[in-house]
Parts: sequence; structure tokens; C-alpha cells
Amino acid sequence: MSLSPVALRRETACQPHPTVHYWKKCDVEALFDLPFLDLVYQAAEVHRRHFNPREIQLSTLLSIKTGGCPEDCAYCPQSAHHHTDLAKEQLLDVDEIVAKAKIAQARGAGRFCMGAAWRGPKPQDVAAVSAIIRAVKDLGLETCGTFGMLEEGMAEELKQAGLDYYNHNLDTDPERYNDIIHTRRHEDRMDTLGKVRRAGLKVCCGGIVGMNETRSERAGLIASLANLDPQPESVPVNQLVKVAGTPLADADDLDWTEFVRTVAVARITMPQSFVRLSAGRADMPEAMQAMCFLAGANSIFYGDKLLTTENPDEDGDRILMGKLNLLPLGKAEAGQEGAEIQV
Ligand code: SAM
Ligand code: DTB
Ligand code: SF4
Repeated sequence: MSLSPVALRRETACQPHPTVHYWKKCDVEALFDLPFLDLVYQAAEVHRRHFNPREIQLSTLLSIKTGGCPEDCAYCPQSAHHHTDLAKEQLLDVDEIVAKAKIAQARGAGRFCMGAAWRGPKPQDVAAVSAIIRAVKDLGLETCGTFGMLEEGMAEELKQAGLDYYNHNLDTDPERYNDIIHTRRHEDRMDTLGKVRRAGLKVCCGGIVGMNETRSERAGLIASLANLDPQPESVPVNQLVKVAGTPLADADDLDWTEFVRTVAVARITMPQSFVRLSAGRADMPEAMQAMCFLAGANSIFYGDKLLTTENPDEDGDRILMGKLNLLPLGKAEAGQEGAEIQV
């Protein structure tokens, strides 16, 4: 039987040689339930077995097509179903995007991530973003795109243009997916992830916490990510950014320890993945971010804007990384100790 490279691992005999361990939701819940410091300690040990804990991967985000999205994701300020203050923008011009990518590179980013508020690209959109990807890749940056659901052949076209990563999140526990998004299904996300894998692109796949979910639902999200086979190379853990006008604008605050637990459980269950401390950092005290790095986060969005909302600026992040003796990925080799991010 031939297996899809991104098949969801199952406990049954249908997949005799899974690449890694199958995570039952109850086992992931048991990790969440560990005493807090035991969990962080265990995650830190796993992190140190697989990574240099001083290295942080830096990705800069740019929204290349903003707002007016036909999907109704309850968290998203870019959905046309919600009434937010966001101004819609057409696809940016390639020169403008390259200028932003050059600035990100000069400031120390290693990867440039481009996001578009589409349900999925049309064939002419794929042609347009392919030209953009080629131009960014030519600068020597890693490239990542997040353009929504892909049709047959699109992932291959993006790969050919020089795309390294495709970001497509599972976002929440599969069991509550349709409470958060009504215009597509969890299975649609899995279908696009399969296309991305088969085209040979690296997978960036994570989710959002702080959407009034239970701890058990956070465990369900992490289990669904950890059971992707192979596991995603990059796992963004986003804390909901509450935007006025979205259905989740008044969601309850998530206690900071629950966020750190989520990072730690992601690290333990996906030991070889980069775990990104993603959206929500603008509201996180430095000490909380430090705790996330201890618990195994080793990637951040670097630059003062996410897609449409605020992120800490580069100067602040450079200072924080200095205080914690952290270095951009690739700068911690012999002879580069103490290397700083150029601002
Ligand atoms: N439209 C494409 C899609 O949904 O895959 C790509 C862009 S979409 C904005 C990328 C990701 O941003 C979503 O999957 C979600 O995880 C994250 N996101 C959107 N709004 C957010 C918010 N308010 N807080 C945290 N993360 C958010
Ligand atoms: C991801 O997981 N988080 C990023 C990126 N992938 C595309 C997006 C965060 C968006 C936060 C809300 C906004 O700025 O619009
Ligand atoms: Fe559209 Fe993506 Fe926002 Fe959903 S998360 S509304 S698909 S831009």
C-alpha cells in the first residue's frame, strides 16, 4: 500500500513503519498535566538533545495581499465576514516586496515569509507570487509563503520558483475546527498539507491558543500536529491577537503558564521541529518569552509587524536576545560567539 507522505499517523496496522511515535490525545494531555517546572525541565532536556539552545531562527513576515478574505476564521482581522478597521490592499508590487525583504535581511532575518489573505490562489496569483518568490530567493534569503488552499500543481510551481517553506496551520483541535471556521474543514487543510509535502516543500504548520479552548483541546491541537508524518519542520505557536470586530475579540486571557506549557509540549512531542514563539509576543513580558525559550521555543517572527498587527520591534528583540545570550541561527558556530544582529 502506498502511503501519502503527510498521512496522519494512526494507531492501527495500516501504517506499519511510522517515521515517529503516534501521540494519543490522552498522552499529550498527561504531558500538559505535569507539574509546571517538571514539564519545562523535560522540554529543555529534549531541546538540548536536538538543538543548540542558544540559537534562534529569525523570520520576517510581510502581508503581500491584505484583507477582504472570503473565509470566516473567527480569529482573523482579514476576513471579509468581520467588521474590523483594516484597509484592504491588492497584491503588492514585486519591487516593494524586494525592498522590504532587503531591509529584513540587513537586520538579520534568515527567512522572509509572505502572507496573502486568499482562500487559495488562482492560477494567475500563483504566477504572480512565483515571480515574487524568485526575486526574494535571489537575495539569498529562505522563502516561506502562506497563500491558503492549493490546487493540484500549484505547490510544484511554487517549489520551482524557489519557495522553501509553505505555512498552512491546523489552527485548533480538529474536534472544534468547525466552531472556529465554517467555510472549510480540517480535512481541507490536511489535503493542502499533503500537496505541499508531495511537492518537496518544507512544512510550517502550527496553531493558535487563547481562543477559549480547554486544556484538552490544546492537547488535541498539539497531537494533530505531532501526528503529521513526517512532522512539520516548523511549528508556529500563536497566542490569539484579539482584534476588535472579530468574533474572538473578547476571548478570555490565557494564563501565561498555559502558553508556556503549550510550547513545552510542542517541543517534547516534536523534538526535531523548530517551535516558533509566534503571534502575541507584543503582549508577552520578557520573562515569559525567556521561559518559552527555556521550554524549547527556538524561532520568532522578527520585525515590528506580523501581517496586520503589532510585533515587538527589532531593537527590542536584539536587546532581549543579548540579555539571554541568544544568537540568530547560524551565528553560533566557532568564531562567531558574541555575534550580534545588525540593526
Ligand atoms: N489565508 C491563509 C491561511 O489562512 O492559511 C494565510 C494567511 S493566515 C492570516 C495565516 C495564519 O495566521 C492563520 O492560520 C492563523 O494561524 C494566523 N492568525 C490569523 N489571525 C490571527 C490572530 N488574530 N492571532 C493569532 N494568529 C492569527
Ligand atoms: C503563523 O502561524 N502566524 C503568522 C504566520 N503564520 C503567517 C501570522 C500571525 C498573524 C497575526 C494576526 C495579524 O497580524 O494579522
Ligand atoms: Fe483568510 Fe487566512 Fe484570515 Fe482565514 S486566516 S480569514 S483564510 S487570511
